[in-house]
Amino acid sequence: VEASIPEPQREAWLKNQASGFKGKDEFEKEVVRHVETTLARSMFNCDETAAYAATSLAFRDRLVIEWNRTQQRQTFADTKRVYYLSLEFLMGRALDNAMLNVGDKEVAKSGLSDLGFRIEDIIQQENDAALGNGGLGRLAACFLDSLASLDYPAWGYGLRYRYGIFKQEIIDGYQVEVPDYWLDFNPWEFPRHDVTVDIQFYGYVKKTTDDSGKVTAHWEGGDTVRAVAYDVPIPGYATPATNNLRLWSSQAASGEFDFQKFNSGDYESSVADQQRAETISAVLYPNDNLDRGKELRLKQQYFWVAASLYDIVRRFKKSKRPWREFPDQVAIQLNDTHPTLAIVELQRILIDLEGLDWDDAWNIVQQTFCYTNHTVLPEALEKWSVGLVQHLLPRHLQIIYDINLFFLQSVERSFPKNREILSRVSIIEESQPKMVRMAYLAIVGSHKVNGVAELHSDLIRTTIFKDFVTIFGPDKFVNVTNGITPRRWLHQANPGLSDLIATKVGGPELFLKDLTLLNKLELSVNDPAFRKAWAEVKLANKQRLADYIKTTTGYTVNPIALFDVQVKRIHEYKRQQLNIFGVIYRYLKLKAMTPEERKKVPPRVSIFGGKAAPGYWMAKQIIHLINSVSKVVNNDPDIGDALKVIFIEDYNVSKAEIIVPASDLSEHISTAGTEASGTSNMKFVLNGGLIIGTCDGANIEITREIGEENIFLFGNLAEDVDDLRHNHTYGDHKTDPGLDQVFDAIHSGTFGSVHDFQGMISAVRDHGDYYLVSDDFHSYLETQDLVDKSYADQELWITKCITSVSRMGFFSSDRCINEYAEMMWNVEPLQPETNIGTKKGE
Ligand code: BZD
Repeated sequence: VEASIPEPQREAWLKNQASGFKGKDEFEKEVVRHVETTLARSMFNCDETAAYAATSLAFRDRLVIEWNRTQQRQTFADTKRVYYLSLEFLMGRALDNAMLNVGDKEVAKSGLSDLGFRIEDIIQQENDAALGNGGLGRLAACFLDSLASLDYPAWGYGLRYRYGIFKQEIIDGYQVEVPDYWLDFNPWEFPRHDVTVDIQFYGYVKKTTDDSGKVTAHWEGGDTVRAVAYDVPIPGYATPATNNLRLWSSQAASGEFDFQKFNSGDYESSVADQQRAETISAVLYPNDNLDRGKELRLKQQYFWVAASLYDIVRRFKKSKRPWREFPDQVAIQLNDTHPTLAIVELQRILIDLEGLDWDDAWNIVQQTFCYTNHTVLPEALEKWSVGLVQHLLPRHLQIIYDINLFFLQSVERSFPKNREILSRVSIIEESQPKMVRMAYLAIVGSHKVNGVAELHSDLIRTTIFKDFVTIFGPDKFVNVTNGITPRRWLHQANPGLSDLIATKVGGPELFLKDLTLLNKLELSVNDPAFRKAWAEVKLANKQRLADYIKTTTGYTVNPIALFDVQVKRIHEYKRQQLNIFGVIYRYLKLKAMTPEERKKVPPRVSIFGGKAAPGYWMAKQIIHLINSVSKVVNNDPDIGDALKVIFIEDYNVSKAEIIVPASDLSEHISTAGTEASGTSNMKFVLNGGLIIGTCDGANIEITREIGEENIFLFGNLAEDVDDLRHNHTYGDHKTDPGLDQVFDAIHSGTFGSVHDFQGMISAVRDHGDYYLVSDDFHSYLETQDLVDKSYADQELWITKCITSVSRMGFFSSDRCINEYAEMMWNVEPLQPETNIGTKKGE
């Protein structure tokens, strides 16, 4: 049906175009209107939640206008688009970001005050959109922000989980998981009940042969689940461009709610069918860097990928171009291997539904996709059992086998008689049961593969994907070092620092668009007034965190103390255990001192935060130990302000916005070679904190940018890890003596029952210390001593901080996106000025 309004009636539309509020009076009017009409409440019944809702709706109205225009412009310009496929988008809150990007936050502040509210309280009413686990999901969110801010025509595609990552409660020192039902009221999404795709599962494959002898496969039977689109506007900063994030929600396909069953009294089974369908998008899997191979997870992946590709193909087909032009119009980025089935699905669409030859189709597929790898940890590399894929997606398994066959044949031609390489690179692992190696499939089906920091990209080229470099040549494997959006991670989280920086490098609309302008700060590094203001901003941020700690934990911390922060998912490879063992060592040392000696030690607050995957027993033990140490240390009258240990419950994006600006020192201490990049390391330094870290991930590039004298590096290097591990197993390996003291204290029951922490100790002493905690312990302690000494010289410390911030421009996610665009996607920005007149289609 033609939905476009005919020419003669368009005048009435143009005359009445929506515009949103202008100025404070109109803002107030819009808020009151939304309270009174949209929410059907009044000034006698308007709490902060209602004020949040109305404020959001007022800004949303403005956002939507630009969003519509951007979509029209992109449709009309008909240029190449990027599609970012990610199972996770860790967005956090939207209102503050919308106010920043639409502009007029000041208007809202004073308008809300007229109406009886404080803007800070209103912003805090919003639930985080926590549709991700950690770094990978937050990276996707930063990338969306940069894509819009740089005017790239881009869409994100993901799943609309009813429950995001669980909320963490700490009860008696243990993590308890509570469901995160966040969709209660979400003004930022637009249900598109008219944009649906029916997705097939299970069934069987039938082949038919036509008169010319051409064989066509037909996937028949099985179940159908309906995907419904929910759209979220993604505003760019200092540009009207507003992109779209499309999240799919699952529901029963029509007919699936079986009225026959229902009418014949079988209510329960008809409702069960409905619920089975809704289960697909119900919950985010809370495992980071661990592959568990659950059927529902595979269903989620195919459901999301198939709906997204249908949508992308539908959009392409409107242009009536020949298929070979598909890669000129479409670039699809796979965020890790989670969307790898998209490769198979596009090949299926092209050969089974559109009738292309295999080779033509496969060329199109390879030219369309790029794949980002985020890990080298073997337990995180995705594999699916052949049996499961066969059962759920019978046609896809056939196509995977054909992809593998043609790939191995080509390898055979290049490396004749090398059977070893064939079995090493086969997409099908000949194990019991046989497994599909998703990373290999992603490499074979893409034209570019990237790692996320230099060391990580080197590691994938020389270890896990070595054979593929031999086969495809080195140019296919590139590096794009991660970045973060300075809009959220500097300006929004740390307005004090952002304003101060603005006085030296020009207004926010300059440096928030080109972060390399920060280098001008270096000219002011010796300016006493600037340094004083800098220290005041840091102290105010620390006071804000201290207040938060007081209200949430009851503990009082001294904002003058060094705030030492480690906030990230709890994982053995990230080594929170190294940190807490170091804290225990410090505690024992303090206990052994006289009160006079103790007074001379620079006071510290060790702050931890992060979630453990619900089934990750060791990670939960680490959380328990931190909380147990916290209880003992914080209540020890000998210790006072010299040491406090804090675990912040339920670490998430919004809490990061309070914690990151308040740190003096943050810990990025993974075993060398295990953390692909890390991104919070960048956030902390950008906010004027220093880092203690290993030579791992992006720490290495941060060091190169800010200078060795501004970072506290320690520990063994990635190149030595294998030998050290070998020595643990076969050599004569002793635990570090300092660490032995720590273990003795734990054994003596200082922090509660030894039994609760025995696993952590055994991992080091009896099970090969895979993460090299003991090997790095001494170096870690020495470096922490150096931190204490450096912090005592506040003048030098501030110089280090200012210098570091001034050199952090490289780590803007805008730089990443430009690199992806040039090296991998071959797309150009679409400037908003390019006016388009009236549109057709979409
Ligand atoms: O991705 C992380 C890496 O561990 C970090 O080093 C890196 O900085 C970021 C961004 O590139 N990986 C994850 O966060 N991974 C997951 O969260 C995840 C989720 C589901 C399944 C597997 C991994």
